[in-house]
Amino acid sequence: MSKKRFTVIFAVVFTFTLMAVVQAEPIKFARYPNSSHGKIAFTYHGDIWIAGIDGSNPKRLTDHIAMDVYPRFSPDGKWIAFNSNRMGNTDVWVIPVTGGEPRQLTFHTTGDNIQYWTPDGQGIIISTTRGANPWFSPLYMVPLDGSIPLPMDMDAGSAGMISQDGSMVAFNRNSTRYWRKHYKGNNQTDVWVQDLTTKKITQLTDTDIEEFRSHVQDAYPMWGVDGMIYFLSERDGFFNIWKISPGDGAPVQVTFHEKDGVQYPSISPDGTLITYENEFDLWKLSIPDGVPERITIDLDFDIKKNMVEYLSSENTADGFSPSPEGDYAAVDYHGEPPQTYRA
Ligand SMILES: [Ca+2]
Ligand SMILES: [Ca+2]
Repeated sequence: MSKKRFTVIFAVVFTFTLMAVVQAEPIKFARYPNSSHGKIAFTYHGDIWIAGIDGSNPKRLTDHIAMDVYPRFSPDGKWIAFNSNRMGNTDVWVIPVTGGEPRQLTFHTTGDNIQYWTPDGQGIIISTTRGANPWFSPLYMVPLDGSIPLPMDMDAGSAGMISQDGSMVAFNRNSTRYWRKHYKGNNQTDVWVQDLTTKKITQLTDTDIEEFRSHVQDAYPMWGVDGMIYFLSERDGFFNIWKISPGDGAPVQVTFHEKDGVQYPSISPDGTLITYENEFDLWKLSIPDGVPERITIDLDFDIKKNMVEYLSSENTADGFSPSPEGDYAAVDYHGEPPQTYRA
């Protein structure tokens, strides 16, 4: 091979190698999305990240070995509340969207699970078991000023959001587990609304108790900009987004995913965009008339743990098998999946 030809081949190989190094790959398993003001926040590798709503310019917002989950934008888009177990159990923390040191807002030893900010941006609604009845606590409002969280006026609340005009709260009483598919029965959940002036509570879904055998999960109520309550329901056999009027009327199906159920939907504080997980990707849905769109997030970053672990042992291997060409050997050691060694 001539020196010139070798140089060209080397340059081509080197260029492709360099591209492989610098090109970020689309990620899977981003979780718990929420959006506001053209941005999306989500959890990835246990941290909160922020990107453009099209997935562009992803940046790590928190950087802690604990699990940081369920980001929720404040109504003005300047803050993100999130859950973290960095002090030993699930608490509420707040961080500016521009980054900085998070501030801890709850300190109770029970889990304090973020729902949404209050419309005035002065508090955060949580579900918790801190009430007198540990199985059925109401939702609580956590004031941003650090004062004592206050129970809301329902007997039980596992999820919920206050309408943008502050007049009503939509909520679930029972909790939902999306991985318990096709559940029908007394432990399914429904969407309820409470008028925050009169305190009157109304059940919106599965109201005919004689039909209890057909009742399905109706979870994560979200107030849309159109005044409708959007929620996650298994009415068509898969978890999809549905909507219902807070006044009266039948549920209407909004998304039609059939491969995988919708998981962890949340809505922007202004009620214009729902984001959720489906098929291990993040999706967005404009309210009221949008269609679901998959969000691609290209990410290259410094991971916190090594991809390769070196083990030392004084024990013998349980078994081994050489590859057909004899250049590798698979070794079964200590109940671990086979380790591969080059001969
Ligand atoms: Ca807590
Ligand atoms: Ca139901």
